[in-house]
Amino acid sequence: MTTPRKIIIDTDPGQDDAVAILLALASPEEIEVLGITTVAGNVPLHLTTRNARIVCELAGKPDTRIFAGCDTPLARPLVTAEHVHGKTGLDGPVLPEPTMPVADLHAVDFIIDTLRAEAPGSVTLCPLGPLTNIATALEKAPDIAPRIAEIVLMGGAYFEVGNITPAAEFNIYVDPEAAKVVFACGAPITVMPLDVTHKALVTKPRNDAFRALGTPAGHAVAEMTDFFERFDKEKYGSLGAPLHDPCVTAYLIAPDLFEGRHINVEIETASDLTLGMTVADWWRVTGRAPNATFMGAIDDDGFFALLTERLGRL
Ligand SMILES: [Ca+2]
Repeated sequence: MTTPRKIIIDTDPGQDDAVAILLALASPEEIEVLGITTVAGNVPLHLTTRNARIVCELAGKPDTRIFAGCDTPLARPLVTAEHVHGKTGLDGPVLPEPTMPVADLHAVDFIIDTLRAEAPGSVTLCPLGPLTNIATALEKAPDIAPRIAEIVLMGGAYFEVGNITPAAEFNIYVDPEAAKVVFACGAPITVMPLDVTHKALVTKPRNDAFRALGTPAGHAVAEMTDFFERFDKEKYGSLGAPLHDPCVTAYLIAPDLFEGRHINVEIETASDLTLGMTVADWWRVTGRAPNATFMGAIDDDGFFALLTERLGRL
């Protein structure tokens, strides 16, 4: 029996964040969620915090600790994505207003305190939104960087390039200065870019399998993916909507589902045209030191089998 990995989920729910959180909370053998920190991203902070609470209650885990974080990127006004996720960020299913509390500590301080209190190399950070909270923690407390076991994040792209601009993926684009801090921090980083998540498509049979679970969580996930699929199908003309953020929590449970390369990744922060681009040295042409494992492939059938099985436990 292995010891579960201690993680902090840093998130801006978001339907796909919701699925990532549900997968983590359904997998106590592999994952111990120390807390969930919220950040502004897909929608403003008060909504991402509300949505995180809704998701924990949906999972039957109202004792999960939730900490509200930064409401604005480090150096820029917030860009949101209601055009994808709807006005609430969690449009689709009808879910009750949450009653569970938000902890009385800023997310950044929770991240710092936790990394200082737990054994070095025992806490994994799982950012699913803009990297504002993580970068702020690293800047406020540089001593935490060598204590981080791993940062497993959803963000960026190489072959798929961008989704919010022609050159940039949303999470990195919203706070490129924060991403630059994180990618330079020296901790081991694993990246789930669009190159992977665009292969994790919720086809109709996969969505039917969620609904067929016959549970509140299964039903809610089916309704969420139905909702954002409308946007994504129109945009990409693909077989279904990509399920971005659950790739992070699936990796913690079954890393063999993913393949990538340990390469150098730098963040563009100066150019108007390519702001927020993840300049990933996939072909190793620069000689710059590797700082991240950048994933490129996923066993999508294995991923959806895992996700459906775990959602069925909730
Ligand atoms: Ca997200």
